[in-house]
Amino acid sequence: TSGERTAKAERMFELMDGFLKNDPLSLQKDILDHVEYTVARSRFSFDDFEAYQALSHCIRDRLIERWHDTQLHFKRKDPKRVYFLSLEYLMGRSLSNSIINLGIRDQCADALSQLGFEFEVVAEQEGDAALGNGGLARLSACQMDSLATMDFPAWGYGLRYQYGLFRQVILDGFQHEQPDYWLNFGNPWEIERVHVTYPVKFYGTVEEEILNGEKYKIWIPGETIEAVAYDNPIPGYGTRNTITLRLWAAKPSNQHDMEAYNTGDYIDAVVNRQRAETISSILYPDDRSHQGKELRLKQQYFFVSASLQDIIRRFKDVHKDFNKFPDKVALQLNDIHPALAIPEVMRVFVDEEHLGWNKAFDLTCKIFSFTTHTVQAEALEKIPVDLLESLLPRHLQIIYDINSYFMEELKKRIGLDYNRLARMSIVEEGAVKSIRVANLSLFCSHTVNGVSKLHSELLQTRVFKDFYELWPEKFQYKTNGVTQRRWIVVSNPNLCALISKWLGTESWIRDIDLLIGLREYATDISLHQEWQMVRRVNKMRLAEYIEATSGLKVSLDAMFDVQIKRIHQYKRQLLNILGIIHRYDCIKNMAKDDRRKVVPRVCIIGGKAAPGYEMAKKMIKLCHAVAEKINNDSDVGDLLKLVFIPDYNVSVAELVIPGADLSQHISTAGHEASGTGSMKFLMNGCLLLATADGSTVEIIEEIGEDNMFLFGAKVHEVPTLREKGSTIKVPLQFARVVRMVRDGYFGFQDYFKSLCDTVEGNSDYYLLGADFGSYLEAQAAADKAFVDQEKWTRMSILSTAGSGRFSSDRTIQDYAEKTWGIEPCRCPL
Ligand code: CBF
Repeated sequence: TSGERTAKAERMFELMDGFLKNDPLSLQKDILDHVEYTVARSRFSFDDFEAYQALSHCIRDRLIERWHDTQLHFKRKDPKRVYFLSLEYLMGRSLSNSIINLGIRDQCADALSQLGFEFEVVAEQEGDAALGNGGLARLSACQMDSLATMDFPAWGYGLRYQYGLFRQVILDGFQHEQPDYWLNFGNPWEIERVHVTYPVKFYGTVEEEILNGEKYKIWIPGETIEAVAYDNPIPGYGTRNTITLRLWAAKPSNQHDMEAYNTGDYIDAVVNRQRAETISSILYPDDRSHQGKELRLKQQYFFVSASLQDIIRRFKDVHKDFNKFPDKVALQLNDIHPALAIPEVMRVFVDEEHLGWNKAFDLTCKIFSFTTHTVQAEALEKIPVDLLESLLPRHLQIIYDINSYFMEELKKRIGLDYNRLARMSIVEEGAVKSIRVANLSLFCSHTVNGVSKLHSELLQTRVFKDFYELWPEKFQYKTNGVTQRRWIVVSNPNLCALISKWLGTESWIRDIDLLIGLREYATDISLHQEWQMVRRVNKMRLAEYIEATSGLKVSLDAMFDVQIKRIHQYKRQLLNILGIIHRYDCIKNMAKDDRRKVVPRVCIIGGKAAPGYEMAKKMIKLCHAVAEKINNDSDVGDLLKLVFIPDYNVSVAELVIPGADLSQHISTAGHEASGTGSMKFLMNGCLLLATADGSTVEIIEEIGEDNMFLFGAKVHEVPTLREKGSTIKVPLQFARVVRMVRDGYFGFQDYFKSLCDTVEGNSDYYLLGADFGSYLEAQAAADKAFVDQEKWTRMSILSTAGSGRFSSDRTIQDYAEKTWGIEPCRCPL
């Protein structure tokens, strides 16, 4: 793209050069130095992977330079900072992204090519950092990119899991999980800070001490584990600002070892060392429910405690007066997973800083904001009181204190409405007495955010209705967004160059609103030709990948119809598969001549099922069983193919999304909080086939209903349909395709029985039957539009043009202004 880069942009990146230079020759020298001294291979003989390692270290050096400058600048200016607490980050690969953000893609490619390497091949060597499950985790990664690019003084905090999200291996069509020991080949993107460590306490007892005549609580821990910081510099695009994602790893505390050594128990000391490390060893692979697991709770507290010690230490380095804390610190809870930060802050303020309960609580309520990412009740974690009492005894006391205060406040507002008091209480009575983490977060945060307009409405009218009625002013929403740097510039370089060419500027990479300028050319025939060419090349890339992973050859003339996301009943991959069976059935029953009218399709499905989620695993198997039948049927040929892409992750998404013609976002209305996959497809000019759920509602507002294929029950219709249950008239085609599965047409009759049961009669909770008719209509509309390539291309251009509102830059700007109260703090060039 540099050929088309404007002189202004070129100058901006030049100015950003630091001590290390970024011309190809300097880069080449640095690469060779790293080959020799870091990778310890001969500079005369090294392979692609070693080239990747050396180049990564070369880029890391440049990141470190900027990162130091940024941190120094923040320190000097002492702005209010936002601290983003999240248990999950799905960073994917870092090399290309960093190089793009540093503005040195072409220089690196030149440097490598003169050494006999190809940039793309070298970049492919990198594995994914998969420290998260799905949407929430990738959102955190996109938001970090935007925070850095927009110069906000921000820190991300999380856990450095040794095992990321499991690798999905498919054997005979069944999902198997394999551990993802992602650190096996080293991780050049992190810097271990052996001196940044904090003790994190667990278990033990709470005692009282008297200090200057005042009584204080003191927590005597039963176990102490050390948190060690690993810093991951996150570079912004077109700025020198490089912020920190600090991930904590658990290490045994020395003190513990010493005691064991003193008693001569060397073996136990070593075993304890390993036990301590388990806290940060594994990411929970379920993106919904984690109720009552001790290790999960330990992870939550571990990262929260270490982060808060770090944050308070940074504050105290400069300030003495805690009244200033809310002016300098915004704490963002990414979902309720980090909610133990609330009692932890209270504990530090009351027990350690001796601020007094009222002052402490007042400050606490001023610093926390919380975003919920779900509408599913099962994802609202509850902590059994017994568990909390044993693991964090002081925190339980604090939560009880907060709840008493809360109940008193409530009574002033609603009187003695005991049902409502019980519903809203932070403590849930019952067979298993538990702490409702969401209620704690709601009460103690100044702002509660939803992740789309519809989600926010559902929070207000259903999930958190009681709270909304009393504190409507707390409720906001910030529709999710994704970063165009990763999802266009890195993953679709040809489209990126094309957009810049037609807009006459690269500025849209930082200022996404400019994308709207493409609307002007939506009917321009030369743009159409170039647009189609770019899309075809991307399809070619995807077709090669499909052939390499599944051995299946697919036609580039077919419509590439994609559904990639976690496998869930509410996301309705089953609806998609049943639709594919219907398509297959139609082709089979058609006269040969009529088959010529069929629009060829390559249906692509990918996603992981949580290891214990039986129905999701059955859907994966069904997809394979149906694929086996269709792909080997000579009556069908290229008219229909079905592919399951294994081990879906961020880098696979980067390849699949640019090559998709159509993408499906077909959750039952009211179940997807936002959805961010749709935004990535939209940016890449892919057309959407979707229900009016989550952020799709806003996508419709932006690009218009005519520019996509909409179907299905609306959110307000869902409850009535559910009530109707088995009396709903489902189309005959639906009954037929379900019967085909039931009758063993695709084999595994017994195995699929329970899956079929979930979509029949009163059991069809996700309304597949009710939506099937309109789903088929939307599919037919997509076929019709695809035949008219001019129309399709126009719709595709308009999709990209209308995607600006769904950039994470917009989301972050909203958070900064309306929730965190922070301002940019740009490091001088
Ligand atoms: O807000 C980001 C995403 O989070 C989820 O993935 C989640 O894990 N709770 C939701 O399911 C998505 O709707 C949402 O876009």
